[in-house]
Formats: sequence, C-alpha cells, structure tokens
Amino acid sequence: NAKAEGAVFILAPTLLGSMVQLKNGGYEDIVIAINPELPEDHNIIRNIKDMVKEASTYLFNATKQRFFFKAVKIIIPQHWLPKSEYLSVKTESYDKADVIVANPYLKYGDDPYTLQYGGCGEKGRYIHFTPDFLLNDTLYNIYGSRVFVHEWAHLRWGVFDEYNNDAPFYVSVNSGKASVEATRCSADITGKYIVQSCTGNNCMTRECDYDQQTKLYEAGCKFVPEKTQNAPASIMYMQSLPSVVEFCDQSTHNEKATNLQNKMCNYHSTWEVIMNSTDFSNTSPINSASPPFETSFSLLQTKDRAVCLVLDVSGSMAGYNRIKHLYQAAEIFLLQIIEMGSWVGIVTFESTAQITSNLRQIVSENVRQDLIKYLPKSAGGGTNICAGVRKGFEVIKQKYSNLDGSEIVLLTDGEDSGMSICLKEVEDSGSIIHTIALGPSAAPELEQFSDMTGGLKFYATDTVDSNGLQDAFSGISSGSGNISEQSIQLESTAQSVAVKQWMNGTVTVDSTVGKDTFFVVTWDRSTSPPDILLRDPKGKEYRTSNFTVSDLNLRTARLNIAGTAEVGDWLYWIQNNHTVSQVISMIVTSRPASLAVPPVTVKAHMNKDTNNFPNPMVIYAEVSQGFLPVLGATVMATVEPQTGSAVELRLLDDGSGADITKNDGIYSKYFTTFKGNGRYNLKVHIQGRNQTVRLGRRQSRALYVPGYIENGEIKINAPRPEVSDDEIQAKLGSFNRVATGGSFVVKNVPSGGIIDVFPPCKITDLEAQFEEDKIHLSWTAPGNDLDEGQADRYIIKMSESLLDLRNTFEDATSVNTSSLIPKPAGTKESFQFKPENVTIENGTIIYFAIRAIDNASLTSEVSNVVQAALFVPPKESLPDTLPTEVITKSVPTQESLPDTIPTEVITNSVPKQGSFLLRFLLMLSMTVSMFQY
Ligand SMILES: [Ca+2]
Ligand SMILES: [Ca+2]
Repeated sequence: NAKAEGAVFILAPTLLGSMVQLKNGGYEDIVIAINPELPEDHNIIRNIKDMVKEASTYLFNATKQRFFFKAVKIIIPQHWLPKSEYLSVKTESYDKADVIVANPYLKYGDDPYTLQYGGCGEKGRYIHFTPDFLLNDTLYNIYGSRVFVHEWAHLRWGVFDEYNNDAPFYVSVNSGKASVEATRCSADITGKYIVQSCTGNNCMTRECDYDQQTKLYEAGCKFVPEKTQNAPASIMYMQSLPSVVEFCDQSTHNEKATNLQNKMCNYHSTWEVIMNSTDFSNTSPINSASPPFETSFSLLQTKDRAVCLVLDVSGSMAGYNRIKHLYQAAEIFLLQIIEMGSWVGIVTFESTAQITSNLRQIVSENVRQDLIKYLPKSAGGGTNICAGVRKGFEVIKQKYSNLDGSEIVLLTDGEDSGMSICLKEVEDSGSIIHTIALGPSAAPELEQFSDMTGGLKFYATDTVDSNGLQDAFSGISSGSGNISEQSIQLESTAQSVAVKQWMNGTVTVDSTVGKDTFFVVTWDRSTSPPDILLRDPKGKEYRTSNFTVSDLNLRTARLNIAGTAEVGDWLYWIQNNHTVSQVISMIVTSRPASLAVPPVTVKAHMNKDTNNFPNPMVIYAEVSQGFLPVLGATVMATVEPQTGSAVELRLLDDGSGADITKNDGIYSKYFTTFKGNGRYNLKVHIQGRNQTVRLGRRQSRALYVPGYIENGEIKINAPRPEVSDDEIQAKLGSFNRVATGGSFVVKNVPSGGIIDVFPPCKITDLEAQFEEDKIHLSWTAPGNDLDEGQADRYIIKMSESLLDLRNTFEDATSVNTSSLIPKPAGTKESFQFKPENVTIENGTIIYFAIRAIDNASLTSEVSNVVQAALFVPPKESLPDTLPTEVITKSVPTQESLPDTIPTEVITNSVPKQGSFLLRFLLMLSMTVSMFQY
C-alpha cells in the first residue's frame, strides 16, 4: 500500500530556533548553552568538549561514515569571569540553543533527554544535560559519551526510543514457541531477566518470575545484557553497550517491541527514518576511517541586552489609529517587559530615519518613564525599512563596537520594494531582528529579516479587540534563559463594550509570580478612562483614581502593584462610561516572585512558519514549571487570519490526534480552517484550576542501564535515583497565562469554496482487551478533518502478521463494523466483537488495526497496531507460591488500573488445544495506553 507507506515520513522543514548547518557531512553552528544560573565551573566546558569529540567519531561510524560534529559554539553565562578567548554571542541565544546545560528543577533527574513532540522524522526542540550528568563520573559512565549521539538522533532526525520503561516486556512467538521478551532493538541482544532485592547494603539477585496477572515478568524485573556480545544495534536502545555501534536497520529492526519508535514511525527502523531525512539525501559517505576534522569549539559569552526599537511612522501609520496603538504597545514594552539592566534606544523611520532616543540603560523606573516620551505620536511620509534598520544599528554602536548579540525590534505596516538592498547587511550584522508586521500591507519580505537572524516574527491586524500589537511587544522577552527577570503575561483580553455596559473578569495571580505586577486597561475612543474597579484576593479595592493615566497617552490606565501581588483571584469590573461603544482591554503582566521557584511558563508555536495548502498545520503549547510538564490546564488557541474572523481551538494533552504523548505538558491540535492566504497570528490562553498538577519527569529520558553480565557474573549499577511521589506531583492550583505564538504564512489556499481535503487523523491510541470470549477494542475518535468534526465510518482489520496490517491493510481479514457509528472527535470509542474462524492456542497472537473514513470518502492512515496474545508461562518457571488454580486477567491499561480489571477467570486444568478461549491462561500483552504497540 504505497499511500500508507508514503505517509509514514512527515518531514518538517524547520527546526525551530536552531541554526545548525550541515556541510559535507559536518554539523556546524551547533549551540550548547550553559544556563545563566549556573556558577562558574570550567569542568563543564571541558567535559562538554570531551563528550562531543568522542561522540563525533561514534556518530561517524554509526552513520556509515556520513555525519560528524564539526563545529560547536558554547554559550557562557554573563556572570562568569571574562576571558580573552571568549567571543561575543551574535545571533545565538540560550532560548534557541540545540543543547542546554541546566539544573533540573527537582533534586534528581539527571537523565539526559531530548524535548521532542513532533511526529516521526520531525526535529526536536533541545537536548537537556544537567551539570551533574556532565560532572559526575558515575552517571557519565553509565550513559557514556555516546548518549550524545542517541539524543542527537532524537533532535535532528526525529527518531524515538527503542526501550520503554512503561512497557518493558512483550510476548513474542518464534516457530510456535511463545516467550516474554524485553522491549529492545535488536532482539538479538542477549541477557538475563533479573530481579535485585536489597536489605540495607546486602543485595541479592535472582531470575525473574512471571507476574500472575500480566503473564509478563514481575514488577522490578530488569533485562541485564551481556557486556560482551555480538549484536551491533541499536543506539536508540542501549548506546552504552560496548557492542552497539549502529542504529537498527530494516534487517535488524524489531517491529514487535512495544516502543515509541514502532508506534510513531509505523514499525520502521530508526535507520530507515534517518535515511529518509534531508540530512541524508544532502550528503554522501566520506571515504575515510575517521571524521575528517576533529570537533572545534568556540566559546561565546553573553553580554547586557541591547535593544533598539525601529518604528515605522510613515503616512499609512496614521490610518486605523495605528500610531496610537503602536504607542500603547511600545509603552507596555518599555514600562513592563524590557528587563532591568538592559539597554534601549528608539528610532523612527519613514523615507528617512531619525534617532529619537539614544541607547540608555534601564536602571530605574525614571529611565523607563523618560523613554516613553520619545515614542512617536504622529505619522507621515514614505517607507524606507533599510534606512530604519541602519539607524537602529547606529544606535547600538553608541555602546558596543559591533552589533553582536544586539536586537532590533522592527515594526512596519508598509510595503518597501527597496528592502532587499540591505538583506545581506542584515544577515552579516550579528544583530537579531524581531519583526512586527502591522496590517494587511506590510512588506511580504519582512520575515526574511527574522529568519536570517533568528529573530521572532509577529503579525498584528488592525482589529482592535485582538490586542495584536500589545501581545507582540509583550512577547519580546530576553532569550538569555534568565527567566527570573523576565516579564510574564497573565492576561490579555479585549472586547467591544456598549454604552454603560460592563467588561468583567478574573485574573489569578499564582504563587510563582507577583513581583512587578501591572494591570493595564486600554480603551480606544474616549479621552477619559472608563470606570474601573479592581479587587484583590483580600478584598482591597483599586479604583480608576488609583490607576495612572499619562498626559502623553490618554487611552491607557496603568496600575503597578507595590511589592508582591496577593496570590489568588483578582476580580475586575470596567464600565464603558463613554457616549458610544468602544473596545476595552485588560492586560496583566508580572515577574517571578522569587529566584528559588521557577514560574509556570508557556511557549506556543505552530509546527512550521510557512505552510502550503492543503498540508495541515499543528498548534503546540508547552506548559511547564522549570523543566517539568504542567498537566490538566485548559489551553485555548486563537488563530487570527489576515482576513476573516479568528478561529478558536482547544489544545489537548490527551495523546490522540496531533498530540503525540499523553500527559507530557505539550498541548496540541491540528489547524485546518484556513481562511485564505497571507499572514496569521497565534495566541494562547492558559487557565489552571484545582486539578492542575505539575508532573515530576519528562518522557523520553535516556535508558538507565541496570547493569551488565560480565563473564557470567551479574554486575548491577547503583539504582537510578528516583524522585519521591510527593515530588513527582505537586498541585499547582489556579493560574492564568497568555502567550503569543508569533506569526506564520499560508500559501496556495484556493479562492472560492474549499472542498474537503482533510481525512480523519490517524488513530494512535488503539487498545485491545480480552473480555471473556470477545475482543474489546478502544480508541479516541478522530474527526472528519483530522481531529475536528466527526468521521463517517470505521474499518477494522485483523491479521496474524503485524507487518501485513501495515503494508496490506486492505487484504487483511475484516471485522464486521456495520453497527459501529463514529462519535465526535476526541470522544472515547469502544467496540466489542467475537473473532471468528480463529483457532486460539498457546502462542497465538492476533493483531488489530483501524482506519476511519469521512463523508467525502477520505481515509485516515492505518492506526497503531495492537496485539492480543495467548501465552502460557512455562510451568517450571512459575513461582512456587503459584496456586494450582491460575487466575487470569487481561493487562489493564496504565491509567485505568483500578476500575477496568475484568472479572477473574479461573481455570483448573491445562487446557486442550482448540478448546474455548476462556479455558486458557490468557494474556493480552502490551496495552499500556501511553505506549501501546
Ligand atoms: Ca502531549
Ligand atoms: Ca474531511
């Protein structure tokens, strides 16, 4: 089935933020950034260098002489003592780094991992190493320098782990003989199944018993590999095993293993996915036994943030109140967003450019108040973007000898055919250009400036009630990783309010923020403020007279809460006392309450910057506290097109549809409601309520090797330091956040009506359970268009061959689904049937897969494949305590543990072949729902 096969590899063109280049097999411009909170320790730098150099040779051989690490930049915190060998940071930053070195938030959690939440073949966000991992020999020896190649494969090529801590075993049948196997690749890796029990320092090891319920190995059982063996694969399983020097390829791949690689990449090997990457097709093998270059390193040190606002004041800025909105938004940036200690200058431009404020350091509130006097208030003239940018460079050079690491915030609403003349100059400048496109006519080339320099991209419409400009300016925080100084947006909402009507709402200030809190009310018509009442959680009231309205800006009222704002719900009531209706908005920003506790933060973005219809897009919002995922939040995305009304979508962290992993704090949703070509912007609102928790670990941590068997002797490593239950889950309670996800561009949307081009999304969470003599399947319903709407019907197939279901789904045996009517997208589906014409005996494995079809006869990809297996553990290996009557249960799914364990089935004798299903010891392997097969 070419169609299903072809859809396996979804190649994403952009690695968000990363500037890595691949030249003749050598990766260059890899950025490894040290978190600014870390104390000075040069062993970190030394160990990074050693690790990457060693890993380069390993990578080279593992990729059959194709790739190596050529040049790496290490970003050093500003507070480390300066050295002459340090260069200055240019467009690199902590926020865009490929690898970050930072403390975990909790005491434990030194396992290296890659934050990866795209599909198969899509690039990850970053690799996280802790300083402990780099400095502690014991930890380092367990993972080895090779772990960098393991993580790099996640980050760069979008492959997944081949172990599974949540589903460590599965049932396999070879030549009619069933056995329990460790989830691994390749299946040729030999070892023993061992349990270690310790009393004090006295530890005993023994072979694992079978679990009476799961019929797999008991809890605590570990697969301990032989240290000396011949299996060369795989790096995504256990790179630290000395024999492992390859990725699993088509011939060594273990498609039966219950791991994420199989689930995400449709049972293809990691090497097949790598071969499908653009990196692979853009290179050829190098005829050499070792990498042609040793990895080179440059050390870059961060310096004070220097930003110049470069603001368009051309004639068109007079229309739609743009110049007033610009003032309101830039004022928020200067008074509330830009971090203390930063340097700021202001330039305006039309046909020519003028410096309105020289570069000044934000050392006090007075400087901020002073700077806003230089914001433009009137507009006229043509548009010369290059003149503006060059003048911005001039301002930066008032302090620095070069432009390295400086930032320009470039706002324009106009076309400028002359933009291309300074493209090269901008690219080579060393400055980061953030662009804000305002209105429908802003130059289409504008985003090139951001793309070339790694800047942010924003788009604001003239629609007043979307707060587009304010949100854009609020999104331009420092990329230094110094989160404790950054401004965090708690609320940004606006609505049209009729005469004498009210705009009411609640903003929750949570305990992780509260310093430097501002409540800002804006309105767009009257020159006097509406009637404002704001009540803090303790009942203290603030009224219009407590807010400041500046003479320079008669449409904004601002309240700065002294000290740390009270934690809890802040209620507001705002009445429009003007003679006509007007748009009123409420914007709330704050900063972290303390250095010790990281704030809850949100990062939102689309899966790509530019999209060609009819490709669907995916919206992501990452909600975290420190590095830990935040679960149970309500995440609403608003996508605003250039023309037409905004689309609201709820993002989910439920592991279905666009969401790869359940409960990882990454909330996702497909976006398909394209309203035409041009720019769109993304904004998300996040609300935490009582059920919101923070989870103590990330998925996809590198495998902690339990130990080795060396010359027949079992050598167990010290157990992985585990985080206690209390620390794993912490109640966060209520909070509010708003984040802008920047802008993106859509092309090739046909004019006129759009016919249905989107099939239902692939079902990725199919599960199976035996219920008496029936098979019970469950999954999350896809929609008519991916994960939106309602499908028309389902096709379910069964086969004794997993790969037959993947490759030739149509030819497999059908399950009668005539009684099955799809529910709306996101609803849990459940279907029970009795398999016919199947003889079930020990060692029988049946696989199931499903597809959905919409009313335009568009068919989803084949789902994940689930296994139902019948396995009788060998009698001699059953524990002595096992009663003669064996209790049979199907394996419950992880989340549904307490309530879905089916009725126990008792069997008295070893069943005869061909007898009824019930008479057997049944086991259904691997339906752990997060990682089902
Ligand atoms: Ca998720
Ligand atoms: Ca459809």
